[in-house]
Amino acid sequence: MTTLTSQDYIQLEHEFGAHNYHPLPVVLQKGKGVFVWDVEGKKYYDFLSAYSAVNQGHCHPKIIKALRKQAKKLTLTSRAFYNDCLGKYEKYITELLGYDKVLPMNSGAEGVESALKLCRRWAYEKKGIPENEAKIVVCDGNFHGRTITIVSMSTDPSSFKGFGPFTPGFIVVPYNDIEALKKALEEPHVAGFLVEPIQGEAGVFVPDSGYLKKAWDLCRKKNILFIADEVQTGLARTGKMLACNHEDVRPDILILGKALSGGVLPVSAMLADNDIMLCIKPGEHGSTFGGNPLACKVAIASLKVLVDEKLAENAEKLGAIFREELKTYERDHDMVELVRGKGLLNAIVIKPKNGKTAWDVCVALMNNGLLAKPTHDHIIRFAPPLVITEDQIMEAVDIIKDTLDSFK
Ligand code: IF1
Repeated sequence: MTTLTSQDYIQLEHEFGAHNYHPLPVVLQKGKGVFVWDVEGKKYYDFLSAYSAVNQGHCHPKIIKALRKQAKKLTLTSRAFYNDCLGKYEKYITELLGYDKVLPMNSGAEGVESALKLCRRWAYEKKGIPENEAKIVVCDGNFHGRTITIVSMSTDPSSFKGFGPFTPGFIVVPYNDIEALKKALEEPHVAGFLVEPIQGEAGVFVPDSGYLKKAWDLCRKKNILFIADEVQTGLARTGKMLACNHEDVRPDILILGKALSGGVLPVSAMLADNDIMLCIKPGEHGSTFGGNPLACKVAIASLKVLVDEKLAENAEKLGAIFREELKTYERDHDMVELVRGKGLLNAIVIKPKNGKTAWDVCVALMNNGLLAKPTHDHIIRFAPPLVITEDQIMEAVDIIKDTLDSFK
């Protein structure tokens, strides 16, 4: 058998796969902790972490152990029957995060869809909004996934254009604008406010401190559900278990995904208290794979790793160092406009120079052994696994600085 090269694998995907992505030209074969290796054996720092799904590091031994152990016993029962993993997982995650109930799903988008359905149902059952009239307020620049309803809320043409007709019932307000939110919440039949505590796809846009708290207060005053999409920001990434914890905000509905499985399986969840969650009755929502035994065991192990290894604290500490190191480049480098972020969710905003863009910087980073991905042409996201050590983050900072210097 002949061994395939990176080019061969890229060609295979090009020929037989849909063209719905534009990856960096690197073909990965192996991952461990903060590192990944390509098919030629070259080693890289992974500063994307599969969009924050691999917070616990690649192939974390405790998560893989849980996966293997359960995989030999029972993987899927559907929810037509009980299984001996789901209840234990539900108890663990609700106690850990402080909610009465959890509803398990698979992808982040399904978690968001579930939250939208629950919010609407609550509006009709508990708030007395007339049937089919509920409105949900969302933010300009949001990213919540790829389903028809979710792209109906999107303000990014590359997400929604050409996919209509769209789901009605959303009001869009500017992000980080409390006055605009206040006005929107005055409109008739508003049931919920859906928000990312930090906007990821928009370019790691961190709102002003106090914004989330004020938004949460407004929602509580008006009996409107505050729905936090923490699919990307949650689970230790920003230096707290939830990004909402930075402002002591407790969402009425919390959506998690990605790192809930440490990147091992698609596992998502929606959490809420009884008066909200129990508005959905048997037979009214679900998923074949949601809450499967394998996912439950993997999710418990993934959450335990976050807690046991104090990954939120590590993200807080090393994130501050990372930003401090790179902030000097705002002044010293004509391509670096801005460095921003929270914990280990960071980005640099690139000013294109001589036709060189964020993409070119990412290709150069790749050649120098560090993987990161541009968003919106001019922003590079830096989100390493949270198991990274101080020595490793300093080595990565050196790679980033040397790479940027090569564009001077
Ligand atoms: C892709 C971005 C990240 C999310 C939030 C729900 C979902 C996501 C806040 C849906 C997904 C992803 C999906 C990924 C790219 C990515 C992304 F650049 F688009 F914005 F992470 F930064 N809520 N985010 O960020 O979760 O259904 O995908 O499990 O390739 O589209 P999903």
